[in-house]
Amino acid sequence: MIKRLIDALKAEDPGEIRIVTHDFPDADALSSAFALQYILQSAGLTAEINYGGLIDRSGTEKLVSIHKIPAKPSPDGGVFPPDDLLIFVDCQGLGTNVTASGGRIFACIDHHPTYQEKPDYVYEQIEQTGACATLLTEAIREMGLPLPTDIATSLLYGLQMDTKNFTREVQDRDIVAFRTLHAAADQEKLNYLEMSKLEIDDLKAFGSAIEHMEVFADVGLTMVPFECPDGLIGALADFMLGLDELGIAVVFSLRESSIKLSVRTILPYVDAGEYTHNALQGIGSGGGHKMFAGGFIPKSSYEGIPKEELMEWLKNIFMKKYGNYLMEDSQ
Ligand SMILES: [Mn+2]
Repeated sequence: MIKRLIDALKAEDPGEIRIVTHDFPDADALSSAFALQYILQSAGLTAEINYGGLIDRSGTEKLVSIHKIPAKPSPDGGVFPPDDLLIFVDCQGLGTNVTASGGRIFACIDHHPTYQEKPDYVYEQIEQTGACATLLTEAIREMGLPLPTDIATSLLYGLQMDTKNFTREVQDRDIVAFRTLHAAADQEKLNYLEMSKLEIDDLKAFGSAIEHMEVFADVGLTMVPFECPDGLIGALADFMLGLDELGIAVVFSLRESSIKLSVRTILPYVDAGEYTHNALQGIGSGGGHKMFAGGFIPKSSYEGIPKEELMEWLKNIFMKKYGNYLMEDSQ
């Protein structure tokens, strides 16, 4: 399949080929982009890896530095020259988590469900695996390419992170990919990355999340009243879901001009992506996978609500939507 992408790229005369990840890229996004760059390079094509925002987690930063992943912030704030071909990896063109305009939306390799309008890709591979890294592992095999240690280690770390060490959204294909990657990866480096996921500063956010936590039935909600990186909000939600009493964890982070949020669930009748998407209908945007999702509410949606009432407002929105699930489930 990836061969079709290569053929399609070779038929073009592009300005630049850009591999674009979601904003604030995580390990899965960067390792997948790194692997795709390697595949294209092996076919004689040069591509640059670009992202919006910044790399904001220590584990991800280390992943990039020890493997020298040549990822760069998108030029001109994500406004690409018209001749550039954009390949979206671990995200989708027109997605709300991607800052990219201009250029030509050319291809997409992703494992998220599609919520927004789908652009007309020349090449499209959107399949719901545990990680995008699995799709790229399969692509390397399909091309019959050797699997370099740095690529294997990166992809395996991405796969581990996205599946929460193979406990979340895992498909058979992820296990097959694991076997391939495990044989070629550097275990020492993986251990090092595994041990570098938190920074001392992150503990402030954990403290605040615990302090502000409210529990209703089996739903835990909390708000961190200061800016947190995306990945950290997710880590907080993972941490909360570890509580025996909770089936759903929702974490809000109050930023300068928006609220970012993460949702986690282990309840079979609640799809986190759908739940988040529905709850934010009309006030923001969100979506994701069955067990984990994220979202965003712009300030314009809560302007006028005093800061101390925000949590109550958010709680009502999310508990009301949760109530709908309970009603449907009992019918
Ligand atoms: Mn991913």
